[in-house]
Amino acid sequence: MRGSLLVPTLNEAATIGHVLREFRTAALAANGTLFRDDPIDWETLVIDGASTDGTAERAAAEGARVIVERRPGYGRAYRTGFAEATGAVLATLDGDGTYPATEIPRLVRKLLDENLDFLTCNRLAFLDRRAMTTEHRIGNWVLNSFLRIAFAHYLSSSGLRLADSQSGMWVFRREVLDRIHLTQDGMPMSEELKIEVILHGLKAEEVPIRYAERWGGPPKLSSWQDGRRNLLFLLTKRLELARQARGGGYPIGGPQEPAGR
Ligand SMILES: Nc1nc2c(ncn2[C@@H]2O[C@H](COP(=O)(O)OP(=O)(O)OP(=O)(O)O)[C@@H](O)[C@H]2O)c(=O)[nH]1
Ligand SMILES: [Mg+2]
Repeated sequence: MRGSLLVPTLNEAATIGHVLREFRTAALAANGTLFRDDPIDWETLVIDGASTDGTAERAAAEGARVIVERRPGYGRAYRTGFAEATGAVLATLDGDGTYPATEIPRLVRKLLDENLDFLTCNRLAFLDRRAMTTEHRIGNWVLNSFLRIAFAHYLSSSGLRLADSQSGMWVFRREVLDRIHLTQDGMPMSEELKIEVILHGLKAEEVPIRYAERWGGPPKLSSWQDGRRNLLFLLTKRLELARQARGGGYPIGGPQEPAGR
């Protein structure tokens, strides 16, 4: 089976080599154990936003295929990468060393064994306080609470208990991309992806992971600016769903708005 690891980067030279090596070691080991019967042939795509600190060169030196995406945005980088990925299973994480790359094989095994479509990781389960600033934590709490309330009907129909709407580590089957529709170029793409998975009735689960402090390059996320954008996206998406429900329902084949709302 073929797998694709996708990593968006913007000036992550300090950590990208470590992330890719950690993943490669775990993936090779798992091919002799978890995937002994059908080893995974991994490709690694690093979608680089024209970093100026040598990130692309470091990633290429680790054997990654580097795609330069000059158009700004985390979501833009992923959407470009998704179009290039050839794996039957896709896995994602940040290039800043905060997510546990070593967990990916175990998550792929779970996806296949449990016949799931999509796995998202919960960073908040065992959160070390140093891994997130207070502003980030407050932002996450507001966004998660808003999503849980505004999308309660859709979440309960899907059965997904989504505690961390902003997590950037996912493992999923490539067919998911044929079912959903992504529009966001910035950070809101992360929540858009999960909402689309829920709306289209895909089989999804959230898995707790360890999440570490960023120890390399500068953060790109602005708690207030990105927080506001993420909240605005959730609000717009929810209003759009309500409007579509009034005009005949959304999505095709997915859960419907309850009558009377
Ligand atoms: N190609 C590309 N990558 C980006 C862009 N913005 C962020 N990234 C990368 O996307 C990943 C997520 O961004 P982060 O800044 O780590 O966002 P975050 O994890 O929410 O915030 P931190 O807690 O500070 O790590 C990192 O690997 C970034 O380098 C962009 O505009 N283009
Ligand atoms: Mg990060």
